Amino acid sequence: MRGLALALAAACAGVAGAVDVNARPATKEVEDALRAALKTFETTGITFDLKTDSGPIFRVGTAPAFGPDVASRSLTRGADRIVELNPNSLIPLADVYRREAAKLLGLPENASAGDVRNRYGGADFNGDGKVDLTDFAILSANYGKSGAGLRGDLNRDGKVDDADLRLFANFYTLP
Ligand SMILES: [Ca+2]
Ligand SMILES: [Ca+2]
Repeated sequence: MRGLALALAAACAGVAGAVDVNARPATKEVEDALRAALKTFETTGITFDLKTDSGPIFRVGTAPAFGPDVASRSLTRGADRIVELNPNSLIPLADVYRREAAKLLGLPENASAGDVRNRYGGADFNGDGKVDLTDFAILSANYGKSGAGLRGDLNRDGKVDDADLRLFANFYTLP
């Protein structure tokens, strides 16, 4: 346990984990706005990396196509899903991007940092809503083991090892 704790301390100085998000912005402007919106959901240890070669197409629509109270709409063209934003939305466009970014992430629009960690962190092994020494003890207990569904296997590669320890360190602050 002491060796692991030292490893955890070393890992806490490591880099954060990035989560890939797939969407295809139609223009550079849309891409920048979407990246900015995704960034608002980032929290310690979790960043969102926009991958633009798959996923729904994002574009700003033309004003006459929208009612004034519609902020965005979703269309289907063949196999493609298109998210079209109303350029004259009553809601600020940045907020519309944020709403759509939340949908991409599977989060509520008003997601807190804790919501993001719970959804993307996976480090709360005992599900008590916080990542603390109890969770570290669970990881430690399974350290070195392999098998399916092991608590502590954060990167889900079927074993609990240093890679998981480094991920855990992203969600855990040493007391
Ligand atoms: Ca916990
Ligand atoms: Ca693992």
